Amino acid sequence: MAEFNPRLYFITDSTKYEKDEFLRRVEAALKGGVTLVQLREKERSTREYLELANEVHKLTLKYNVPLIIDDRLDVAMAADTEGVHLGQSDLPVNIARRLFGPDKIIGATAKTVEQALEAYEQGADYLGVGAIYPTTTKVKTILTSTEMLDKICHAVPIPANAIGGLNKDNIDVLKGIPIAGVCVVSAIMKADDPKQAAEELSAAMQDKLEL
Ligand code: TZP
Ligand code: MG
Repeated sequence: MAEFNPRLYFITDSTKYEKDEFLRRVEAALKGGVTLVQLREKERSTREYLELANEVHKLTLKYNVPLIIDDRLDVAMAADTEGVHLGQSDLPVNIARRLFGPDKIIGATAKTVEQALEAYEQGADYLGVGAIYPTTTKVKTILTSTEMLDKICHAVPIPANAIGGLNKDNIDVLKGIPIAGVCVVSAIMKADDPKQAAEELSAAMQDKLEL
């Protein structure tokens, strides 16, 4: 059973790639040591989302890394992935927990202490907090301050990750904040060499954040 570790959390974006190239990049990221993968699809039909989830799941299983599905509990259940990530407009965490079972990974997005506490109380396993920096990955991005990230980390006993515009050269801003890890899309997805990018980000986290 793939172990849950949110340290280097890679979130995918397939929009600019042919399927083979997309899968090649996901596998390269896995070779580079990402510890958690989220399949994030906004444009696909349910059927297409499920088919891609099944393909990505084969890869993540090979590298013993849990796969999280963004937004869609139905897709996560149908593909029997290890987890689901829910935003503030998706299914509530307590309902997802009841449907998905006690052993599955449920993540939630939180931008305030209130949202963080609610997600924790409803049974979330981890939180994603951001965007810390502006990002081109998400159309509507509301920035979250590092002060708020720090407050959230101290408010809940579950791991919280920073997300949004993060890369090996700007993670210093997170120093001293008790995050469990970082979530990145572009820093790995769009890199010339996603394996090397994952390795370098991991090394920078160790160096700069002792994480
Ligand atoms: N939620 C907040 S920012 C973000 C999501 C999904 C996108 C992060 O992407 P990138 O490319 O690492 O800035
Ligand atoms: Mg989402």
